[in-house]
Amino acid sequence: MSYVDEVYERVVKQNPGETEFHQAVKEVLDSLRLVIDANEEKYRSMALLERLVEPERVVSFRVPWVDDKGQVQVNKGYRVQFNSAIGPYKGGLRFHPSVNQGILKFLGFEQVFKNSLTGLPIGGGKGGSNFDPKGKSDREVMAFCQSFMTELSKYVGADQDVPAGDIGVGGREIGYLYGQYKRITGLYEGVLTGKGLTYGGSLVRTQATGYGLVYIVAEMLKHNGKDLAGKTVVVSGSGNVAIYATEKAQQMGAKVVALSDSNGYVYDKDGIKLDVVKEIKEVRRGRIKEYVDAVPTAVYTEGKGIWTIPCDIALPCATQNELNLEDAKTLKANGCFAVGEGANMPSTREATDFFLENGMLFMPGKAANAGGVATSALEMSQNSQRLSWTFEEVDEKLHKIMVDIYAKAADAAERYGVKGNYVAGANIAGFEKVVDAMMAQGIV
Ligand code: NDP
Ligand code: 2IT
Repeated sequence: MSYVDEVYERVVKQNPGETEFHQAVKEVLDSLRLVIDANEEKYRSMALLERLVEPERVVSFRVPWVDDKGQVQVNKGYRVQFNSAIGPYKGGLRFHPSVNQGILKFLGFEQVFKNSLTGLPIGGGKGGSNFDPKGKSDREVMAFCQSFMTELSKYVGADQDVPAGDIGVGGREIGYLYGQYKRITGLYEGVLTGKGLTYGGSLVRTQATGYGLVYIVAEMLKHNGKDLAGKTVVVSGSGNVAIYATEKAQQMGAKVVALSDSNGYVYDKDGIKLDVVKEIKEVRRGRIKEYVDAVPTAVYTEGKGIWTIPCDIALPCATQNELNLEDAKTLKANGCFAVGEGANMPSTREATDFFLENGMLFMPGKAANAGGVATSALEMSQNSQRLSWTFEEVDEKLHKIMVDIYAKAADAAERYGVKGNYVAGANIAGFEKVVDAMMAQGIV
């Protein structure tokens, strides 16, 4: 059996039930076959792949807090410190009822390669809780965040592990987490990114993942003789990534006609009015169906089905495995020719294979959504220097990073004879740097 297959079998056996983690490992290892086969003896004797798929550390802890009725609640808390070969662990915190160790391990594993691709000195990690911020009061969210950080503070630090936001964790949560870290440790340091602008946050971090997604998709289109302007775009989700992907796509002349949340989706043939969405989602924390109250010509449909809306470009920006093979076929049949993953692993393996086998332009999450963590790394730099850069400076750096990531993925794909396969290209390019650093640092 090949080394890759052996390691994959071992991952399935040793991590029972962690299906998303298995899926992420399989996708990466499959596309690394060419590289690994060429170095099989060396990697095998160093147990390189076995080390790559095993997190350096997984911390899990109890998070007790008191709700507004005086009732004590208990949630699970985690931090997966996956790989620190190229820098301190870096990656978001997700607060969502679906969170479990397997999901955080898949996200941490992806993060290792994504962070490598940014070219910046950041290792990979992820954390979170099965806490659901939806419907909670600000006080309840604060109580939860303070309890979560009381435990997490033992394992994080500006040069050790630097969490940020992800699903269910935005500016409000980062603020409460930061306040508690400072209170416990007495350190005013860049231990979190995505902070508010008055206490060490970076301009553009809020927009960065969505903007970066559109920058790299535009770059991919350009290199394939196409242009974003005038195209019809469907974006799933209506959270941080979806909102700023929509904003940048609109600024670049595309027409975004749909957005969604976990209840349903809105279709606005005249183009999504983003100020309405921001008011619903960022101010009122409401549901996307409220969009039609403000824009009666738009249509709301309950449930899944956003991928049935005809478009040129699809940007899945909600969650993992939200776009399956049927959706991929529907998109293609309706004329969609490009897909950029704002979310982490939003396309199932079958959908990804369909895109690649049918000549669609496909930019996978670990390249396409890397602008968020890249700008987090820029926030870390600013914190270390005790300086703040202007919006234009940060945006320009973000743009350059996304253009570079495109080039790295395109180049690696070409070097290994799979031109245009950005899945293989991103995995290979991300892997090369991490492996080099791991080999240099010996058996650790
Ligand atoms: P938000 O919490 O801001 O928004 C998440 C959006 O996705 C909401 O519209 C939410 O709907 C929807 N959603 C979440 N879970 C589900 C589900 N199980 N089924 C259907 N819809 C769902 O998160 P972000 O925008 O930050 O994150 C979105 C994706 O982007 C995630 O995959 C995340 O890992 C990835 N990402 C985020 C980065 C960042 O900087 N924030 C960076 C890189 C990647 P509802 O409100 O109904 O739950
Ligand atoms: O998935 C991701 O890259 C993020 N949620 C952002 C991580 C970060 O550290 O900014």
